[in-house]
Amino acid sequence: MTSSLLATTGTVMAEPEPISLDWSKTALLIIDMQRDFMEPGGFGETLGNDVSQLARAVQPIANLLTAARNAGMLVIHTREGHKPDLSDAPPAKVERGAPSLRIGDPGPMGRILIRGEPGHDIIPELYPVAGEVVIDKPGKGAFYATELGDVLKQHAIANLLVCGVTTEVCVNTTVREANDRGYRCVVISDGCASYFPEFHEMGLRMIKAQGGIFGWVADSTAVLAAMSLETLNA
Ligand code: C5J
Repeated sequence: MTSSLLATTGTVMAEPEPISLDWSKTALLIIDMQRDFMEPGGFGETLGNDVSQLARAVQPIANLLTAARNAGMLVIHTREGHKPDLSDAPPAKVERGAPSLRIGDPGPMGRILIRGEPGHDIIPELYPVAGEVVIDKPGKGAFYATELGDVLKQHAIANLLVCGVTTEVCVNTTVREANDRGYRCVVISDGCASYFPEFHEMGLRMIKAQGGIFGWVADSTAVLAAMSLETLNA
């Protein structure tokens, strides 16, 4: 696959219906593939979750990331987390529930969900390379209190290929925010995961229901096939 892809339009066999994408107006948006969610000892596990449930999303995302990099597509990574002084962490978030460690507490990968700590960083398999955008977000949605909207406007992006974790929390919140801002979101079914497989399924169904009320859903191979086909035809 080469950068000539960006001069073409492709059709992804998505649900609820195929979607035609101008690749030059399409970005890959990878949500919160951070050690704090993916690895033992991080934020996700402190909440009582089985983090091994999320591992299945890594390889499909890696495959898309390679294709996007080869094509010269805009790649955006997000990270959920807070400033060391917690000034951007609402007490309602920090005090909620009964986790084994709270946001800001010291843990095996540094302070839980704090910017700059090892646990806050993106997993090595999907680590950003030079030129890729990294958006630090304090909330679940990637538009809230971030520069994401400005970045997308600067690059004239209209379509987002969205993957990451977790399906029903940060992926869904971001897709809903993006949908309200007029972006076409294609959510990558095997490139998202949840600690709760049933929430993953429902999270995807909620996006594509009612004629695609929040967006489209396709697996990574469908997107890669559309990208490869366009490259062959170019
Ligand atoms: C959560 C996220 N689950 N990235 N964050 O708290 O989905």
